[in-house]
Amino acid sequence: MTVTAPSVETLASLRTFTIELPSWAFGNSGTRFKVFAQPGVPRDPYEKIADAAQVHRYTGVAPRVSLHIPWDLVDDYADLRRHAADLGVAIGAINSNVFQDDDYMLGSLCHPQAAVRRKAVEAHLRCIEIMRETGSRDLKIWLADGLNYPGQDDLRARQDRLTEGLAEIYAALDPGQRILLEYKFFEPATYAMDVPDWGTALLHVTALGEQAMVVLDTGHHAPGTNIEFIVAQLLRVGRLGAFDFNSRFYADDDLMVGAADPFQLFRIMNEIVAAGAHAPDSGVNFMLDQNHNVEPKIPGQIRSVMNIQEATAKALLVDREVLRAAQLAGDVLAANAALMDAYNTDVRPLLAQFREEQGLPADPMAAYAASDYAERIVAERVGGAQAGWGA
Ligand code: PSV
Ligand code: MN
Ligand code: MN
Repeated sequence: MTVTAPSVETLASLRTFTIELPSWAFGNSGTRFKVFAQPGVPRDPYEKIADAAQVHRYTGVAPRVSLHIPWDLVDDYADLRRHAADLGVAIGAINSNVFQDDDYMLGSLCHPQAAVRRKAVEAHLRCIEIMRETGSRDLKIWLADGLNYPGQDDLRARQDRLTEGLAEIYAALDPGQRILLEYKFFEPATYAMDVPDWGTALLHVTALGEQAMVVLDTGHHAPGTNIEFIVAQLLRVGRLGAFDFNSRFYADDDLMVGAADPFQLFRIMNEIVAAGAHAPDSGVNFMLDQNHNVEPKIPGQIRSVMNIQEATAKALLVDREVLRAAQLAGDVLAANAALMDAYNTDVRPLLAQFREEQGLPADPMAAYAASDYAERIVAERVGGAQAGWGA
């Protein structure tokens, strides 16, 4: 054993580590078979932000909320921004949604018809205008574009159209704004997605320029993919812009991060910590992309945030000197033990102490449960349509 009783000072760099929450995690969601409505669910983006602010209130590390456009359409984004600030949070990334109109059945930026591609470009330009009003840095682009059948469209031509559309969107960015391009190897297209993997995403963002980065959604890979390798590689070339954290058993399940494979989450955060990329100036935006279909949503987000903190804390416990010495000496067992000793440490008491030192509840789950917020929103949010995934 190389791990001695860890001191809370080991977690010092966690003080500035933050996690961004998705507005859509607070709305109703479900599978393609059924959306199970939950009482008290937000009716509009204002209420989604209010719920997200609760997660920040009890964890202290979730100060931003991503919006999805048009799911989160409002008349006045400056007003929504003020509302967020009043609640102690800020609006984070703007996610473009060019997959829910009938026009987009055969794609958006890759569509064979120029008129549909134009509509998709315009939707992104509108997102950039919204970013100016919300003060957002990041435009996150995930495209549902792809093919169900071989021969359905020209694979290469679609890449060319994508290059063209992205370039026009990129040209509209202000200095300091970024495009985050998200890849996904399957779904909804069954034969070929147009941005299926990190290699394709990297090619596109490199062609665009310095203000374009790759987003890694942990649920978007084939089973067995070594995700921490991708993290290490994108960090090496300075193109890891963000995570969409979630966990999965079989498909893009969008479960609470760390619920399915906490060891994978640790391995990912180990690469992040080893590169110092958990520091706020690293440019990596740590976001959640989750849906809570069968569990309550606010505690589901609190649990997810805590799971990331635990994995990061464990990564901070890795004795890097011991690890490096073992690696250089070719001592395979000692090198592996340096990681496993940290992973197998129960960091929960240390994190409780860490939170208390910052005036936060030692147990955010218990503190939220002891509040009356859940009962209040059930009583207050009657009438009106509840916002959901896609509304
Ligand atoms: C697509 O599966 C995705 O991961 C993208 O990030 C979307 O914006 C999000 O899910 C919608 O839930
Ligand atoms: Mn995602
Ligand atoms: Mn996804």
